[in-house]
Amino acid sequence: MTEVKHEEYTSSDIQVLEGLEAVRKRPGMYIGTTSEAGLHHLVWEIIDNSIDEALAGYAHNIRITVDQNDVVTVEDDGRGMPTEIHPKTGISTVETIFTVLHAGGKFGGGAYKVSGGLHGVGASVVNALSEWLEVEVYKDGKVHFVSFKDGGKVNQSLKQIGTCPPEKTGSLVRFKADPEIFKEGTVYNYRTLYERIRQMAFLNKGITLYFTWDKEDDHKGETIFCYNGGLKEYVSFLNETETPIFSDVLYCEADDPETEISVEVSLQYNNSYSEKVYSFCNNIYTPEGGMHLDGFRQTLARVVNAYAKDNNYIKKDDPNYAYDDIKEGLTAIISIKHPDPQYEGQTKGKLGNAEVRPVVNKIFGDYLKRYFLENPDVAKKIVEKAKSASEARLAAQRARETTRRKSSLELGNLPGKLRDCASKDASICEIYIVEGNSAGGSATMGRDSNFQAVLPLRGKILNVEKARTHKIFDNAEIRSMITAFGCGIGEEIDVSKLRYHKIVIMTDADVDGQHITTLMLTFLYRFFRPVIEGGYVYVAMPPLYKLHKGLKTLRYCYSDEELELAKRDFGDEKYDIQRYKGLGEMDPSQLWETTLDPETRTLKRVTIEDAMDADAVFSMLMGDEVEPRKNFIIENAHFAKNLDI
Ligand code: 28F
Repeated sequence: MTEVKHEEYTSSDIQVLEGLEAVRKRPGMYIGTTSEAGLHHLVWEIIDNSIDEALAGYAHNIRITVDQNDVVTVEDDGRGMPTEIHPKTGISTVETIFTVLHAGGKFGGGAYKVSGGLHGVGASVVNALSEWLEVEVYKDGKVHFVSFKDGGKVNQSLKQIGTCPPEKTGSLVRFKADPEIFKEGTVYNYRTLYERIRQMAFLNKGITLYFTWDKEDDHKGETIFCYNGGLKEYVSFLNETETPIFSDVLYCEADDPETEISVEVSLQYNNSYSEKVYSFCNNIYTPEGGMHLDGFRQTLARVVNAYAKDNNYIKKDDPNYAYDDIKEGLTAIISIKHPDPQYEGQTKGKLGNAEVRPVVNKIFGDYLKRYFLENPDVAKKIVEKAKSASEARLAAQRARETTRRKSSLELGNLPGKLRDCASKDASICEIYIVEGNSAGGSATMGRDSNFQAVLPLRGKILNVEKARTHKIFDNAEIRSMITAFGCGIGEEIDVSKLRYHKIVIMTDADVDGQHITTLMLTFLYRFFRPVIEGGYVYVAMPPLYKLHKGLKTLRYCYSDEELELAKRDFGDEKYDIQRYKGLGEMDPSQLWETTLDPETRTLKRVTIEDAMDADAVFSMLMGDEVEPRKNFIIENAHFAKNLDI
């Protein structure tokens, strides 16, 4: 090979200069923008080269310094850039790196499996957009130096400027961004640098990054970032302000030799409802996600659902949990390395490589399946969180659908069975929810229709539904109630729209009646909680006994104790005792007298605790635990025949 004289222009030198001129003419093509983001991009490019050398296993420490003149220095303790003449350019490799566009890809093929550079533009672009740039290389006990000025013109070609301890190796780059390019200024932002450097440290475990802010302001000083736990520590950091629902942070890491893709995933759940999932490719954040994120989500949903099915959280014919259910409280990082990433989307923030998805599916899926088997307590917590999210989501969806039938909440579309009252003043209006048509008939005739409405319900409202919340809204009786109340339901409830300030549950004073009351309260507790909390819900107290002498009614008794007291009051008098088996046995005037008339009736206001108790009983009866239900049925066998649970 002939020796190259650097004072003379060779044909390759001319190519080189044209190359860097192109960058200065259209900097946006290479760094996106020449505003603050573009300025910082220069720093990322240089740090990326050090990170690459660290990922190759040679560098361990990276120092970044910004001084008062916004001169940036980046130094690593890797092998040091090669100083030999590059066979293709005829100039030293280090000069080639800084003067040939895409030097990494074009000339370095195979040196690094994965390059971090944001758009892979490399050091030459930084040189092209710098007022001046200096490089030092330490190796073999020598300090090599080369410098450039005015957008990449060689100022001082490579030479040895001193010696260093023989064990010292590495590369240093120092540059000043060109104010002619960065017209908004070349002033760096501390926070931007700090956060990205910290992120680099999280994403590349074990590498120590030293960030020195050498300006006379509040930030002056050095910050050292090193996370031996990598992504695990990233997830813990993101969950620092949250309450994790289990202490372990899941983590997996593997390479796929065929595609040369490496995958790292870490995750934990907290007790919130929001999702914090961030994906990266080659250390670059992909705000629009892409194939790596799709693969992660698919896999998480698949494995959680499989576990839920295997362990009977999801019954045979029930639908799977959606990813939307599984993401609540999820904090995760997906970081992949790819030899040839393709970015797409509006801002090139989306990883397009289709082969990534199956690789993530396999690596993360195998890990997670095994983790669930080995850590059933964690699997259980995740599945249970997804289960309650799923139930809440389905309920909210039904509630929205119900509420959306806007007109149905207004007069004119009230359910046909509703016998409404004349008054529209909710504060005096009452609605009696009555079991059965015959009782409904008596109540309708016995009421004061000025302010009392009656809604008869046929049979038991929920028993066939087995507590499947998403089916609750298919139930015509329940839909009637929602519509009659007029205040919406669930998350979208507006108590100020409630059409009656007394909602009175009126059932027979027997076990079946109690059961229906339990179901009603459960339903109200789950979907109309603010209505209960507002004190708008009551239980009617129809009498159990009627005492009369001849045709004259003497007294109604509402409990056995009251009957005993009444018997004593009468002394020796002759009277008949009639026991009411149901509301249907009362004629309209009796019902008015005993249960409807505000002057004489007894109403029991339902507290939130009452409703909670009902909900607990209901859950026990309808829920997954077989044992307590069995016990309940055995204990109550004498009146369980109609319970139909
Ligand atoms: C402050 C910025 O740029 N560090 C770097 C190296 C090490 C090698 C290298 C770099 C081969 C393919 C060009 C050394 N010995 N810090 C840095 N450290 N580049 S950049 O090789 C040059 C690349 O394209 C290096 C043996 N192999 C590689």
